Amino acid sequence: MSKIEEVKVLVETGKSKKVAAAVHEALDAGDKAQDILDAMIASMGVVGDKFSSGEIFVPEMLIAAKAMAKGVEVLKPIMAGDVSNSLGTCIMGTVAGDLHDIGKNLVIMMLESSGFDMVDLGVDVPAEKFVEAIKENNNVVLVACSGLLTTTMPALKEAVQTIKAAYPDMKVIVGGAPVTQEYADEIGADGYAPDAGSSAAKAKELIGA
Ligand code: B1M
Repeated sequence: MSKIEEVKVLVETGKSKKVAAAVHEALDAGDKAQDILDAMIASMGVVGDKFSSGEIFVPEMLIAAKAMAKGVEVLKPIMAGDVSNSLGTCIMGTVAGDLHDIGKNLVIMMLESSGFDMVDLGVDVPAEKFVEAIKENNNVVLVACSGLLTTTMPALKEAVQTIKAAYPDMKVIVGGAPVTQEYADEIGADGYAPDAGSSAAKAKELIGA
């Protein structure tokens, strides 16, 4: 089994104590950080499919998520660029009612490495908290909202509309598995990105950088 395959299996099976070492070994074996990350994202897809088919339950999903987080910790310093010029502050959170944070954390990693100063509001963030964060932080140029559940898509809409009501010119980017460009347009977001990689390019485009 290749090192990268090993990482994939360890994440799928939630072996959080072994993942970090396996990621280091994969890097030492010459695997690229992006390829290792893609393998771990694919693992979460497998975990989701197993949950859908009733093969595993919420605790197993949670354990796999923790294992992936351990792997991402190793990759983060490698994937983060050396950025000297700040593009401004970006507030990010997962919307109200939603506890998924792996995608959000990857988007934060990519935006940070593109030059944004990131403020992470965490998960289950009520719409008003995004507005408070804009008030409390300096030079906020962008708000990024993540939503992973079809049931929390209305919370995404509320977040965008609450931010826009308070700050009509503030740029807002949205994303997450159930979100589409059409939905982003419908709820009045300025931008949408399907994955963490493309979120950085879209975020820069939105602020004219
Ligand atoms: Co949840 N869960 N979960 N879960 N969970 C999904 C999302 C699900 C698809 C699984 C399934 O049924 N196949 C399903 C949603 C179905 C739906 O809504 N249609 C689901 C469900 C049902 C639930 C619960 C309701 C289960 C229950 O309790 N019965 C429950 C809800 C809890 C809540 O939030 N209130 C629940 C709970 C959990 C855990 C807490 C156990 C755990 C999350 C732990 C954590 O995040 N720390 C969990 C997990 C791990 C998953 C899966 C397996 C993996 C999610 C993940 O991290 N993926 C997931 C199945 C799946 O995704 N296939 C599933 C990897 C990650 C890198 O991808 O987050 O999509 P993702 O992020 C991507 C893009 O979406 C995008 O970029 C990222 C990287 O490229 N992106 C953005 C994300 N945000 C963005 C923002 C942007 C731009 C791009 O701009 C701002």
